[in-house]
Amino acid sequence: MGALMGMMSGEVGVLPPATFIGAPAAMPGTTQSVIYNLAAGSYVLLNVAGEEPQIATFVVEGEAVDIDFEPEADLTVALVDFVFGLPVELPAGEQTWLIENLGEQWHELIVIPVPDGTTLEDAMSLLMATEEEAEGEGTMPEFAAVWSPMSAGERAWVQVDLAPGTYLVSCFIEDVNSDEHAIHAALGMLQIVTVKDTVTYTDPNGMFTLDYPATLAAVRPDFASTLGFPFPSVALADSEATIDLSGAAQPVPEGGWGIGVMFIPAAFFTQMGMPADASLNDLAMLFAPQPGNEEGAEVVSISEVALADGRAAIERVVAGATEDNVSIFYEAGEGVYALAALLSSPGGRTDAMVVAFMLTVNSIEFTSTVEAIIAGMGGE
Ligand SMILES: [Cu+2]
Repeated sequence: MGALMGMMSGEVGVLPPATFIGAPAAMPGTTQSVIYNLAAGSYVLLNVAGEEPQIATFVVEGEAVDIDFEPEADLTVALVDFVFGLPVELPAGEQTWLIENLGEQWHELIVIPVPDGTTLEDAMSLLMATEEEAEGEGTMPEFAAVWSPMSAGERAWVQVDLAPGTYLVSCFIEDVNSDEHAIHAALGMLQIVTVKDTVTYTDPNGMFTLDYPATLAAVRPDFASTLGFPFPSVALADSEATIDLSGAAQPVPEGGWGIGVMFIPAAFFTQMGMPADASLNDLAMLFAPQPGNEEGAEVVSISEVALADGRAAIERVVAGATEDNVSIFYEAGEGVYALAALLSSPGGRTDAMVVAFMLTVNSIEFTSTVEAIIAGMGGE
């Protein structure tokens, strides 16, 4: 980036006043896509990553039209003087980021992989070392993603695909108001970001936590209440539609899937007529589909399995006309049972979904008490 900035500042005298709209870097052998809403005018494409700069120009003509369309962004990343508006935890995998410069100066977004556990202080000394090294040998650190300088007020959408790990996000542009040529990173545009395969969900009432696949986008707290169960719960799915349709016993869209988790006090089972010494299997059967049910669901198999910590659980596989399910039922705490279910479109369940579901099940921590559940029910 030092080379890019040197070139740009060196050319300022001969270029007419220019606006930088930013661009993603494409690493060797990779493709990058980006979406701009370009105003009419002349544009210069500039690549300074190689030995010789590559330059191309193009012109955008015509009248600007109001379009009622914006690409859907998974994340908005704000560039501000001098901080990044960016979460400290991000999901792994392909995402669309809307990058917006809300500041008054140019900004860039450089994402560099760093070892797990790296702190901001470590990052600072790493950058110093890299800068010295770069001056000596002309080497550049390995980048995961780069967004080149963007002028104030500009915005664009870009595809980002980060692997799980720890990253340093920084901006190396010089502060235009600084006599000491301070770089934005030193003024606050330096952040450690952790990219994870899973996202931690914390129940708003503090009853439980779990880690769910980062690819599941929709989160519905207290989902069980919509089904008539006043128990602590959450639903997580690829889309809001999957949650809505599953809840309404309507066909789940092809490829749609999700995970639901609910905590049930032991008293519920006795109230439903189950004997106090009923087996785990007997209790699990209370939630098995009844013959002739509205979703056309049939029990395919029932087996006793062990969770990662050795706890016994009942696994039930159910196939239906509106959705398929795999459910896991076990004792999550003193007098509290957990029912976790993987739902998918009929026939749409994949091994990857089952693996992700079991990771979620094994991450469930019930952090409350049966008394607190019952007190919460009384308050409704
Ligand atoms: Cu900056």
